[in-house]
Amino acid sequence: MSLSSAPSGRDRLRIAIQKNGRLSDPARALLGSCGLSWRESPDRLFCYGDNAAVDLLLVRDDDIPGLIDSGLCDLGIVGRNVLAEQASERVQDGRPGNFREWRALGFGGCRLSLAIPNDRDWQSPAQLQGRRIATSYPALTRAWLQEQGVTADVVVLTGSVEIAPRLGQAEAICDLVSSGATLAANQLKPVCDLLQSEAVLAGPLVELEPELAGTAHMLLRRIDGVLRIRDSKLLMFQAPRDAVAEVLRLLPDAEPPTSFPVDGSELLAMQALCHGVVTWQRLEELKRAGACGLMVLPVERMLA
Ligand code: PRT
Ligand code: ZN
Repeated sequence: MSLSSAPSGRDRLRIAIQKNGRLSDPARALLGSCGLSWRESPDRLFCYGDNAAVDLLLVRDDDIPGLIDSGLCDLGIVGRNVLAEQASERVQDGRPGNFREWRALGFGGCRLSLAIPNDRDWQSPAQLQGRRIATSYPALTRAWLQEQGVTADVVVLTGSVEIAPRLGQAEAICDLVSSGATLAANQLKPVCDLLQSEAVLAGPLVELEPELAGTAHMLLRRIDGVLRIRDSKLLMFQAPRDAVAEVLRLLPDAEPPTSFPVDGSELLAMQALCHGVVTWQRLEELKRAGACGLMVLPVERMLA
């Protein structure tokens, strides 16, 4: 018997995304690619799903884990960093949250890194003993310090963490880094990564109640389809049987191809979904290996 969520009294799935911020547009684009659309509300906080029983809630990213935990929302799109911080915070408080990562979504990539001033040497976490670390991620920072067996002061800041060492508030910081430009502008260098992050689809720990689970699984299947074909192309070509092995050796990023004989010819017609970039150079190598009639086609939708 699988555990399922407490009844919500709803029969429409609710998914929370960031209202304004880095993840808002890509989250909407992903759900749009899954064929969902919404009637915008005047306050732009709650959008009623037009063509499926999936409504959208537009909120601050930090509220998303709590909304899932309380059952007010079923799913959410949020940075792994936010989800992991709030999960760690609840564990440290002895009341684990009812939410977890369901899928990594491949956008909003960044890492939670420990950084120190450029003019300091870095040997190991042990040198943080008795020092101060400024961060907006206190639970993850404390958990990491504990793993390292280091006791340090965690100074909690909600913004402008990078400036803390210059203000004399801390000797190190722990913050999100993507390009590294903000650290460099503040004469800081990353020395250790605590977490690799990206946007994730979050949902409850347990199975959703049956009224909502069907819609959630439909959405998951579509998300999986969209993720699978992102940056993928369908490669179609023909090749003599004895060249097939060499041609496939040149396609390590392709899914197992489909092949069928060409009427009145010794050739096989083949098609394969390629997950890497199919450049002109690759096409020329395939041709030299014996393939002909090469065509690269965009893939719009896929349902496994
Ligand atoms: O208003 P709300 O609370 O909803 O938004 P927010 O201000 O808390 O979040 P937002 O929109 O800034 O970020 C949302 C999510 O985007 C984060 O939780 C991460 O999962 C992800 N993300 C990806 C980032 C970055 N990259 C990022 N670079 N979030 C923040 N940054 C910041 C970082 O904090 C630092 O100040 O950008 C700066 C570093 O960037 P680089 O490129 O200079 O290294
Ligand atoms: Zn936030």
